[in-house]
Parts: sequence; structure tokens; C-alpha cells
Amino acid sequence: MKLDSITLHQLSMPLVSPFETSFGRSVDRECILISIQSEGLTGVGECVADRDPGYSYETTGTAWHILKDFIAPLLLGQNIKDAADFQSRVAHIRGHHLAKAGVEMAIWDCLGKQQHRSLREMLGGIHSRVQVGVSVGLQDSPAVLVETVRKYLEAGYDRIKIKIKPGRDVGDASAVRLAFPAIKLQVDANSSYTLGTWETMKPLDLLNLLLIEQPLNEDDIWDHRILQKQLRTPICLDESILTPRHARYALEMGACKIINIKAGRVGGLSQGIAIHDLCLQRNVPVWCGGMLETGVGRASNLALASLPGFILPADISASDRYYAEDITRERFTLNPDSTIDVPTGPGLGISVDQNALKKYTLAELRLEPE
Ligand code: OSB
Ligand code: MG
Repeated sequence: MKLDSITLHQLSMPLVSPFETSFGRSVDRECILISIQSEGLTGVGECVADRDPGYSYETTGTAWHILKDFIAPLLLGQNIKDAADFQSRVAHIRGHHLAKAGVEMAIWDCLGKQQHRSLREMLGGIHSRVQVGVSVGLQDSPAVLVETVRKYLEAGYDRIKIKIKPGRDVGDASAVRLAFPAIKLQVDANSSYTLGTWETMKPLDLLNLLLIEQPLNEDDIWDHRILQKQLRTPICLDESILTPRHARYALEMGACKIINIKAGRVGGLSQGIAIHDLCLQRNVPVWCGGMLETGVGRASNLALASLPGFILPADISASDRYYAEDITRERFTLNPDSTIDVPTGPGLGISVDQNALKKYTLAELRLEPE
């Protein structure tokens, strides 16, 4: 596949409601749409970096720089065979996984269009619908949280994840558990505790949670091992798992019992699949995380989550949970059994609405071979 040009769009998408985590509150979602042009076909990918370095050190600003000055020059005018070929070309660029993953997604989309194959088929997905849940941000009070959760349950989501942080943990989670004794419930701390402060959240262990996501530092695996020994509830790592090696270390150490896979965080779909394969071999459950994606990234997540090892519900919600208007023509809706259909068209199986794209674009850049 000869790469003729690459176009970047920096976007700002207004969220239907603010999303607050232990690292901050957002009212809109920035990201970068990456379009690659090859022999008359266009493939698109979403770089899930946000405006601020909260979840990841990468931002839309750093990703723009890495894409424009380092990744694009390696690819323009070149014949890129597949995702593995792409990964070997960018292997010497350290880190910057969110930037790399956006390009890999666009390559898959373009290859799928060339070969008339859906992403699900190319990745080896086996499900036509995936089990999903909803990730609920920090609310003003436990009472407001319970009402917010009620609204999502009524909409049909059968798994709820709530964000926690020190001071907003046991009270919030207990209120939800008391109001809804039987629901599938899990919490995500986004790295806000340490071995010195975790004891305040220890009562969470009595709430019959599916998992506790990323309680300790993002660069830590060892202390999670110590914490996991104190908890009955499985620890699930998100931020700490940046490569298949990290996944192996965490499992061999006993730092977690479950892994959240996000193609962005690990540097591309191919790397997410490598982690999936490793976990499947070892009988470790995985699930697909989300980054408040547009319809582009959502299509990619659905294809990934259709692989056999993704046995826990994904953080992939319907389009209307995030955006009143999206940049894809397709909108994703929730089925009554708390699933979302995996797209079936070639590549990602979505098309970009050019008018919506224009509306949310902050900056645009077209890159061509020298
Ligand atoms: O930690 O899983 C996270 C969103 C942005 C950054 C990090 C996280 C999240 C979510 C949202 O929890 C999941 C979704 O896209 O619905
Ligand atoms: Mg998380």
C-alpha cells in the first residue's frame, strides 16, 4: 500500500455531559483524526490523546508534533505492507503510543477497504455484537451519582463503572451498591492512591465489585502486587500496561488478575492483540477500555472487543452517551441486551461526515512526500 499523503485534523468535540476523573474534568474531548490516502482510497484513524496530559503524558500537541515531524516522514511515499511493517518502521521512536496507534488504525482501515474485509474479520474477531457497559465520571454527590447510574441502567446498560479518588470512594460505591444490590459494578481510581493511602478504600473489598481498576501509580507494577495480596477483589491494570512485556510482568508478579486493553495506550491494535493473545493463553480475562472516542475509534474498539478473550463488558457506550453529533455518519446504539453491534463494512466500516468534521476542526494539516 503506497502512502500518497497524510492529513491531520485536530478536533474538539463537545461532550453531552462533563466527564470528571481523579485527574480532572472535561467538557469537551480533543483528539486527532488521521487520514491516509493510498492509491485513491482513504483510511482514517483516531489518535486518542487529549488536550491535557492527565491520563497519559501525550497530548494532542505532542501527538501532532510526533506525527508531523517523525512518523509521517517515515511513511510518506513508502509502500507500507501491513500493521507489522508499520510497527517495525516506527519502533525506534520511543513511547508516543497514542500517536502511533492512530496511524496503525488508519492503515487497517485502508487495508480493509483495499481487500474488502471488515476490521473484525482482519483481526480475527468472533462476535458480531459485544457486551458493553458505561463509565460514569465523578458526580457532585453520592445521591447525584445514584441518579446518574439509574438513568444508565434504565437506558439498558447492565454493567456500571464509577470513577473514584481519595475521599470519593467508599461512600460513592456503597451508595450505588445499596441502591442496586445486584448490578455488575466496578471502580476506576486512575492511579490516585499509593501504598500509603490505599487503606481508606479497603472497604470497597466488601462491595462485591467485578474489579478495581488502576488504584496505584501509572508507572508501578510492583506495589500493585503488594496491594493485590491484601484484596479479594481482582485488581485490573489500565495505565500501567503499555506493552505486551508489561502485561507479562504484571501477570507473572501477580500484580493484577485482569487487564484493560486500549489499542491507543499500547501503541496500536496489533499490540492490543498481542496482549489479548498472551492473556487468553494464560486464562486471564481482558476487556476493552475506552477513551471517549468519536465514532472512528468506537468502530475500532468494537472490532477489537469481538476477539474471543474479551470476556468482560467493554467501556464502549452508545454514541449518545458521549456526543450529540459525531464525525461519523453512523451512530452506535445500545441493543436491549447491553450489547453494541460490530460494524461489518470494509475496514472500520464507518464514513466520515465532512460537514461535522469541519465544524469540530481546530487545525488541519496535509502532509505529502518531499
Ligand atoms: O481510565 O478508563 C479510563 C476515559 C478517558 C481516559 C481514561 C479513561 C476513560 C474512561 C471512559 O473511563 C471510557 C469510555 O470511553 O467510555
Ligand atoms: Mg481506566
